[in-house]
Amino acid sequence: MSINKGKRAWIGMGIFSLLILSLVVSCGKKPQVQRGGVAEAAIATYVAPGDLDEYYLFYSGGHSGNVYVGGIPSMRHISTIPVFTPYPATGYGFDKESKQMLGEFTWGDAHHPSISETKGDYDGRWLFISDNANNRMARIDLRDFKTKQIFGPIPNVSGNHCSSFVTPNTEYVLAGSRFSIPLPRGTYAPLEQYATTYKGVVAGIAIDQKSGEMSLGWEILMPPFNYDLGDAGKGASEGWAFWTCYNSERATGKLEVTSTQKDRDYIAAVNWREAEKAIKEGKFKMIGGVKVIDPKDRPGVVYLLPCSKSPHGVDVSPDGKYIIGSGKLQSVTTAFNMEKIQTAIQNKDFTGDEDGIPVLNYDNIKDAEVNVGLGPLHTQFDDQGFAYTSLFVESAVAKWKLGSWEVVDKIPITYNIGHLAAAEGDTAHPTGKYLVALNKLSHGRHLSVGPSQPESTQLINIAGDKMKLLYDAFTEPEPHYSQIIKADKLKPIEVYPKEENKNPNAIWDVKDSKVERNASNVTVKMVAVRSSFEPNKLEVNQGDKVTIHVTNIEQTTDELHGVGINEYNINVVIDPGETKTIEFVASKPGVFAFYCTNFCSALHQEMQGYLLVKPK
Ligand code: RUQ
Ligand code: CUA
Repeated sequence: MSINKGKRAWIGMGIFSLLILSLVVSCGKKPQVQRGGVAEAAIATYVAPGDLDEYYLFYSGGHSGNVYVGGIPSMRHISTIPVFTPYPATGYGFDKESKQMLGEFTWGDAHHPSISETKGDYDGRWLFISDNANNRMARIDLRDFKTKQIFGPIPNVSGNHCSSFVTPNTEYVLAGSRFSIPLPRGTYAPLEQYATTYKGVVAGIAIDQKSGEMSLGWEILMPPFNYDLGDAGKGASEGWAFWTCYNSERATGKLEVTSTQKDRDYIAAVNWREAEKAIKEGKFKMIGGVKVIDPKDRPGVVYLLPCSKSPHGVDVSPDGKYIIGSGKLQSVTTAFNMEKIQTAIQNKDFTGDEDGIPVLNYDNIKDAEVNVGLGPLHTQFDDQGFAYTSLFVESAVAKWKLGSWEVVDKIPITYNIGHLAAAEGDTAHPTGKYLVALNKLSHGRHLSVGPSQPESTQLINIAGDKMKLLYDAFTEPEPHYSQIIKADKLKPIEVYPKEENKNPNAIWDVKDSKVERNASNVTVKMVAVRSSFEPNKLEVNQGDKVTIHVTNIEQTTDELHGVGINEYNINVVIDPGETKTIEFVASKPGVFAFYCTNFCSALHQEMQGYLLVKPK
């Protein structure tokens, strides 16, 4: 769900929560690996010492602002990629470049990771991740697993939750407003004017195919609904993008009541090639300094598909024929048929409009309402034509067949599953085999660690007819979504090759290390190499602006060095072959040690120096 802490979400969900509570309390069952299946499950998840996992699991860390990397089937946590939050363990947010990237914010709410695609399949180049809190989007380069760009705050977008799903050739990553506001951002209007003055926005962030650089593609002005999740069309629906929205009541206040009055909300279907055309035709207005298409002025860009009320996930089947959307208070999920959607658009089979956006006739665009069970949220796919829907209220996953629409299996989950991820499950060619359930509550499945409990994930084998629970794992808060990619699709580097380091301040020989003064500016070029810094004595005057360019000249795997400066709140980590810049004002007089923070050799402790700050 879109709420930060599972436990709080639970309390906040009113009637919905009572229903859940009664279910959990009354059944009290703890799904276990089936008796007799323990040895089988152990073998299926055991990755022997020295062996490697078959898949990477990338999961978002919610309001921790990080992305976590795990392995499947072991479910071991392998690494943390800081994105929206400083992370001293890798020096992120302490050097000049990453500080600039983080800007004024020290946290983000990382929701949906999205691996770049070529022809609808993960290509392993980049991973995009949305920030629900500060309206941003980040790009991680999967060559070195580092955050390379934070784009935003995206103009006009407010609460970038329904993001960052990529189009099949990574032309765009989707963005949008969960919380409608008066536009442009910064405009004041009383809440009483919500239904008329507040606006939502959905957007495509354009991706440069070579560099991955993000820039604004197009924005579309939308009614003041809450845009919740999205997915890009592919195959039969290529060129389209879909977003669910709740609160078509345009209500404010206690939304759990006020926004659930009508039977239906919507899935917004955007024809993004038409959006591109509209921009080219000049059919936009400038809002917040960017080009925004108003559907009233430019028909053919966006349509609304009625969906059971308060939908959450929208998921496109691997062939792109079906758009799966669920009202999260219902027991069915709807499979919309893309062909029927196109026909309805051609025939103008509309039942009305919302601010000039045509509403399609529900009965004529769906193929089925699938009886999946209570509280359907998200759907994933395998390689055998099956879909897997997470059931929050029922705490289960339903497996059902695309086309025949029958539910063929169900597995209980502990507890209250949110997202789920299948191996390569968002692509044109899912690989089946594994499904990971991302649960909102861990509920007594781990050694007690006090009230602030870990989140839980469960690995499920989906290779056979029956889904089988394999493994419980616990994670940092708070995974929202994850993607699973074949390990051999990624070829990360282990050191930055010296030839690639184009930093003008890099030096590769201790002979070139120096300290230069220009009035009150002190610039240091420093080398870090086992097991010393050169120079290791920095004499400055109180009030000097100090800039240290430090190059780790190692070309050996895993030989990282750090520069931590006592009481100056600085810790920068430099990977082999990397140059980083530390900037600070020597405001405190006295003698301060600096030292290597990353264990690097037998004489790591000796890797130290002094910053001597002469008082004014
Ligand atoms: S949400 S439990 Cu932030 Cu993706 Cu669905
Ligand atoms: Cu360099 Cu420890």
